[in-house]
Amino acid sequence: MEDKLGLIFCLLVCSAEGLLYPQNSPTREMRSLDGSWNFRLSPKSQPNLGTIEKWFSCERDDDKGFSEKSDVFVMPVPASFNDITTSAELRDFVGVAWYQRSFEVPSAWMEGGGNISTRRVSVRFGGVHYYAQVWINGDLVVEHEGGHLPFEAEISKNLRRTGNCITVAVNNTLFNHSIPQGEIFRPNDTDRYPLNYFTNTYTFDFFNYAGIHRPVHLLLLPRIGVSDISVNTEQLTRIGSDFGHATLKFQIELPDVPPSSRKNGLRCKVTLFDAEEVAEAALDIPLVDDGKLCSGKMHVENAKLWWPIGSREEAGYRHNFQVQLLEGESLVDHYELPFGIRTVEWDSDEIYINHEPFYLKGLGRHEDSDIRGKGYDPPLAIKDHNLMRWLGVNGYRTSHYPYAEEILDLSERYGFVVISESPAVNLVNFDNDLLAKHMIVMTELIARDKNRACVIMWSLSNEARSAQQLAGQYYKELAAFVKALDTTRPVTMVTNVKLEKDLGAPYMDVLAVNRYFSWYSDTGSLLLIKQQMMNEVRSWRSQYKKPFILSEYGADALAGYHSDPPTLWTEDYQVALMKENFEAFDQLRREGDLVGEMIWNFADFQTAQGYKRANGNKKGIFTRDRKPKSAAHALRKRYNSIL
Ligand code: GCB
Repeated sequence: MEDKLGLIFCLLVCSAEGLLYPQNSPTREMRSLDGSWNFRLSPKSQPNLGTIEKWFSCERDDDKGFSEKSDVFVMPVPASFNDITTSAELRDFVGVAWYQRSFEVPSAWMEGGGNISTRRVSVRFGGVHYYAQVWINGDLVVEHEGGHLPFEAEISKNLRRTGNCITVAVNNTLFNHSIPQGEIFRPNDTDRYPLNYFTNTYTFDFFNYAGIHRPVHLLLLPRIGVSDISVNTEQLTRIGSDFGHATLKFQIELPDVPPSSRKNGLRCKVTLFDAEEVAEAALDIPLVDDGKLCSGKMHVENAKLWWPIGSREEAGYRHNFQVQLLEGESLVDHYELPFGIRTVEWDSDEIYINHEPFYLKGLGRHEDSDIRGKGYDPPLAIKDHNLMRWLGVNGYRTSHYPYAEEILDLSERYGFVVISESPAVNLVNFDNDLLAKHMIVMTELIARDKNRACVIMWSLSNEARSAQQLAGQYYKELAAFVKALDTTRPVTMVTNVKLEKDLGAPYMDVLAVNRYFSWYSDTGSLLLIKQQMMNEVRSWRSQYKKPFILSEYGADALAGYHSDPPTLWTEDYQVALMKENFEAFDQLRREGDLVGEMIWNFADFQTAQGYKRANGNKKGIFTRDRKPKSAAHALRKRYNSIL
């Protein structure tokens, strides 16, 4: 099964093309498939039952089908399925869960039988965890491995005029070679376990929520249209505090179709608009490379720049990079990409945004909440951003996987800086198969987020076992691969390994280290923090001479628990631990050894059950329902006082 996953995945989606975020435009339409779906589990002991019985067939009168069965119930999309009922079986389910719903497409979309020669209909998933198979009216149209990145499939030929049906099978099992990794625990001790008992274990510290986590869209797209856009601020000369003269380098791609299907005489019209819709620059350029792309450079004078929140009165400024594909005067395609003009640079000491040193007042987060699990939820996403604004945070890491595109849109708009992390958390066993898979994930992640001003760095992984002998070569190759894909952003890997043992750091541009002094080590001894933190950071800095971010520190606190003097698990201890860390951070920053601090975590979050976790991880400075603990006020005071 495991090997098959990788193979099928690569055959079907190794190309990261066609992932532009859906939008309505003069040439594009979209319809949401979010809402209530029918849901059914393939029994844990028979993971293939749904496939054998063809639950995807969508035949109402088929007695083996999906519809009208007593074990079918309603499931919201997007959401994790785990916490939607009171069933422990569903919460802890391992295997294949099935989703199905009917849908209609506007009759105009179906003109000329879907008008296959000029237009195509696709279905796009923002993220399904972990492994997905999708059928339209009984036909398998796409499979995708990886729970956090979008995928899309053309379905023009599979559609009916009315009464369409979509089925998604979601397998949440994690293996040795999935990213993240997991293990199947299948004991053969029949005294203690029933026959066929198994669980899926994993070492990372968050619950393996599963399901259709992000929005699902039907899209009507031009057949020969824009399949991808890459834009980057190549050069910037600052003018005053907020503006600059900039050179944007761009490339617009069209699908790679056979020469007989290509259109002659197409050209691209590229226009940059400011937020008031005033055109700032425009170019009209022919397609090159056998009609597959347009590329060029655009100069913009006095452009308003994208700045991190807190650094300027107006943060997160975005222009509209509008692309039109024209045939003579007629419009073939039209796409609008919000685009922030900014540069990122780094040297041995600092990270610079628009040539200005940047200090990260940050935090680690999770996509996590009550009921929804990891499902995208607009009110929650906006509330979280408002809380981050209240705190005075200026950035965060997408710990420990890529977040929903909609969340990144919000962050970019508000001016939050993002360290974008891959789902490679707690990796062990660094072999070539895993490396190949890791490279695919990084390719998909960069393809999705390369145009975002808010994303200033790629994090290859979190807390890999990077002291293992094979980790050195693994990270050497992975870092080189990612730097070749994107030369404009620094690369890091977040480590918790000791300086002398970590084999990945030599290949990174920025150091990011997690340290829990006085929590996981010297527990309770708050007075050791300052000394330990300063010695720790200074030794990394003197060994590597690279910018250093303290990417995690913190303590669990049960909201409402207090003690004086502070003891573990109280709000008071959490605050006291933070204050000791702050003293170290201030001194390190004064000495030029720290470019960022990130508390763990924004909010309490769910984990697998364990005796070290009290209904989840409580290191949040907010509770899981986003109520402030004392720590939130302490962090707010600090972040609002440092410039
Ligand atoms: C870490 C991990 C994070 C955990 C955290 C903790 O180092 O990166 O995923 O949740 O520690 O609280 O133990």
